[in-house]
Amino acid sequence: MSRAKRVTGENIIARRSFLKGVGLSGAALALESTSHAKAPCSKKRPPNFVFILTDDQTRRAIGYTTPVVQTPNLDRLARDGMIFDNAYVATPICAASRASMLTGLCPQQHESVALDGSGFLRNVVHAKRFQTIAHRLADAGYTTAFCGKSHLGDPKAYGFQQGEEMNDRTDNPTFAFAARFLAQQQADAAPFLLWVAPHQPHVPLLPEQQWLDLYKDADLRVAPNFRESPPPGSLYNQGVPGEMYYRDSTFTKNYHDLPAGPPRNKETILDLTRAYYAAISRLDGQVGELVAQLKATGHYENTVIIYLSDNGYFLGNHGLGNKITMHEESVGVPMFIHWSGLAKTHCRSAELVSSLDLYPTILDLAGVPKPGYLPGVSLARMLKYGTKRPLRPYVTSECVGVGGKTGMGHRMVRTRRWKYILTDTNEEVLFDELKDPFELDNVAAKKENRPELSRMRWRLHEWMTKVGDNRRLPHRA
Ligand SMILES: [Ca+2]
Repeated sequence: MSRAKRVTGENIIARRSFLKGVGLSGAALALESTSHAKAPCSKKRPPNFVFILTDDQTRRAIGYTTPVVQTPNLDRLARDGMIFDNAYVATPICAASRASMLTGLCPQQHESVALDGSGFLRNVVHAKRFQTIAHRLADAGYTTAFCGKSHLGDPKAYGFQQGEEMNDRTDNPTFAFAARFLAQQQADAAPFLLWVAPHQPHVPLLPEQQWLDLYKDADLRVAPNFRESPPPGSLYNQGVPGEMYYRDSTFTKNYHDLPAGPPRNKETILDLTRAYYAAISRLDGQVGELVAQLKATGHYENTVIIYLSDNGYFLGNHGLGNKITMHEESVGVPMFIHWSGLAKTHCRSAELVSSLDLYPTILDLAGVPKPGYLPGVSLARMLKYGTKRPLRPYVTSECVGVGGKTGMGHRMVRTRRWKYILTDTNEEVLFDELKDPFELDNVAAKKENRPELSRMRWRLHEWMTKVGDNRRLPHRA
């Protein structure tokens, strides 16, 4: 492998002013909540990492946020760790989101946007312009293994030493591989990175009856932004690719043969939600077994467990299914980190966190130098010392190449209070998230919001410049 070629590609990005990062300066944002303080942990041996990446699990679909969802194992793990309530994915679509976590780069930087993994294969696998987190940890002496959904081809081609893509939607082979791998790792041998990527709760939702029975008498309700059909307008445009996968009214067997998409009434969405939560409860049991295996093999104390999803999911919110747009249900995911070295546990952070932050965080915790071009912000100081310094003034997401019938997808900037969206047809949307958490009222045209609209436009422009996004902005046309 040519180190020189890798550096060439990385330097291209460095020239795009990445050294500043997206969020190294910012407004005063507070890390809140109650917590249990602990003494900083110092361990000579670098920690292991178990990275659990679920598929299409929206932020609310976990018990510690929505008590009706039965995830006792995940809740315990999360509460014994640090929960990130405002975690956003770099892009709400499978392949591109996974490529971003693996490379630490925005989709338009690694050039794998939407469901097309070819940019990742071109730049990471073939040209070797960028290193994945597996490359970097392997170079530092880690043992690296992958099991589950890749969406980017053979994981051995992008840095993992062991494992393979597994397409069994029960995820049983994935967790069986993880168990075997953990049993093979000696406590005094090299530290490891184990990437576990279940297919659940992606449709089709096929939990066994025992999991469905958990929700037989559950008080499930649709969200306040539930609609039977999406309103007209570019904000809700998921594009032809999105609509092709708009199949969640057919969540049971033979879903390919049944009609999908709106209108879907409340009963249909609640049936879907019941099966979706049941699939997550099933997954929770598998994660619980994985944690038990970590304990049984003696790795639990020195393993950083990172849990999140590749994107969120609509459960009839705004009349939508699938993901792809910039609404909270689509770009927001559950995320937590568990580790014995955490300065604080039993705490929930409201910091704006990006899936791009995990790459630099892992390198910092492993004691491996970070490349200067990464757009993400390391969470390591917050995790190790409980630092309350604000992470960033805003977080971004994008879904270009899939959202637009007439344009090029959606982009967003999110601060603690505001969200600005530029849609596929260059429609501007401004949501006041404090007053309107279900994103029902676009206040971009209100006179009193002009200063905030201007600031958000500037932030989007700043981010687009950094990632090399050349789309013409409406207010600059
Ligand atoms: Ca996904």
